[in-house]
Amino acid sequence: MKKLISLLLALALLMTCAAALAEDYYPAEKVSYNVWIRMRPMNGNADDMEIFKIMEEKTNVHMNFEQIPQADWEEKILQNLNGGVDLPDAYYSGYSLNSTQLLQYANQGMFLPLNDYIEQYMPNFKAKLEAHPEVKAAITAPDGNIYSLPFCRFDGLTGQIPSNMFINKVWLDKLNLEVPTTIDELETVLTAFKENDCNGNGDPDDEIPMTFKFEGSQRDLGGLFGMFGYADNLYTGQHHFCVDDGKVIYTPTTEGYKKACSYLYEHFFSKGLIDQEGFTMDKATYNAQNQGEVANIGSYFSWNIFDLGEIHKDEYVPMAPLLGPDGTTSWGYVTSSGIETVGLIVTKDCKDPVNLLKWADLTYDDYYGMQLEYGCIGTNIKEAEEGSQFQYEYIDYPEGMTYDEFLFGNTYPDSCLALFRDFYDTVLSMPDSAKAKDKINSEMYLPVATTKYYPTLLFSAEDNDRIADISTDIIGLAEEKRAEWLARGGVENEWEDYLARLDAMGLQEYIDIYQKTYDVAFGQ
Ligand SMILES: [Ca+2]
Repeated sequence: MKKLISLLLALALLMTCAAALAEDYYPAEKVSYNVWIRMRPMNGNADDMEIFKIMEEKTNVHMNFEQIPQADWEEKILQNLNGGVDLPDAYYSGYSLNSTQLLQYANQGMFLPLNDYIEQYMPNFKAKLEAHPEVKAAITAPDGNIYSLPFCRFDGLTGQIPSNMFINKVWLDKLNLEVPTTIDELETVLTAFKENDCNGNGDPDDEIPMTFKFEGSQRDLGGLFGMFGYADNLYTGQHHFCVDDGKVIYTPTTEGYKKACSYLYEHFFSKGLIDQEGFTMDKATYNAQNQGEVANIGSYFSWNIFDLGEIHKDEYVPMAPLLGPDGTTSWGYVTSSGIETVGLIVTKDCKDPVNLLKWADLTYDDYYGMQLEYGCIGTNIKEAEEGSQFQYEYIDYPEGMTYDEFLFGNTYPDSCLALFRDFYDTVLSMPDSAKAKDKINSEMYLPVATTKYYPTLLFSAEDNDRIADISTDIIGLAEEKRAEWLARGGVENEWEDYLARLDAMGLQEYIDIYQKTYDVAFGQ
């Protein structure tokens, strides 16, 4: 019944939008715009893409694309903006500029504020913003203006809880042990992993009980800090920041953080139960460390079970967040996952942006957004069989072709569009790999995901400058000490001195900027 209701709601929404458009909504004569488009290596030729032909036919708006290879994109767009003349009508791509650059050039008057256009000419996008205030918060600058159209792909819980833990079930069975549920049980299990020839190759010393990658986002062990207070946020841009009941918290100065460093050193790192190599490994080395004839990893942190390779993935099962020494736990979640702030930007040289924005608005209609992201109907996707919970399904890609080749020649994924959970529940299913992660997250992680990571927000240009000035030293010290205390202990002796040093570096101002920006975005 719930599914039927959400389907009806989705249909009602589509019909409302369609009904709002008068017959002469799109221009009678063809209108063209000069648009720079960023091309990744797997992209086909934009002029040949089926999706853009479909959109042109519907809107009577032609995109005269200047196709710029991804490798040259940043240099060219910055050169163009710094010159300030002969700008195209728009820059178009899922990652055209970072948010600091966006506001820096917006401040110089290079981009048009889009608020009024959205209100008047973008009914689909406007409806998305009304239904998803977190998107509106993420794309609204502190001056109240919106300078870019975003790319949002929120396929449920996959991105919301990026980090999961996995453990070797074959080794557990061999040792007659269960998947640990508490930190004590984890210590027992990892000790057994260390002491035994679990992989049976005759060498009792090649087993790594637990691996992680320091500062490796979802590969970091920051989730374990949740057993002592807040899970540690290792995501770029919101480094260590979380929000508790509207209050911004910088976790590296909390008591729980101190306890986590102390406990993990004493019970795990000092005993060789978590791999010291984790502090220096790069991502490629991390992902490649379980590729031998027999598995050598007992447990690990990652996005997906197969991130450490396909060879031994069937030996592993997901492990839920563990209860800490005092019987509590927390895991981190990203409140604004799947939002890429900068998609399409309209420049000051665009004489009449109305039809350009009507074209862009079509991408926020799920029927077109779906085809932009997952391929065109009849080519990459088709109507689902009767009785399916979905309206569409994927077409198998031809033998000898990769999924990317099949998709990226016809369409332009990761650009302006906004697909949310209701879409993936009723219109087109999420891909299989996402489904597996979604299941782990909803069943095992969501119930204890109480640490709310700081959301994606736009900081003013002045605040960005201040953050750049202060944060390097603060992040540097916090990371240096986190590594040192986990690897070699000593947090108790150094804690007070560390807090004083952070204060002297301007920690309070740093936190205040994050708090102020959060309050403005969420109207507190
Ligand atoms: Ca062995």
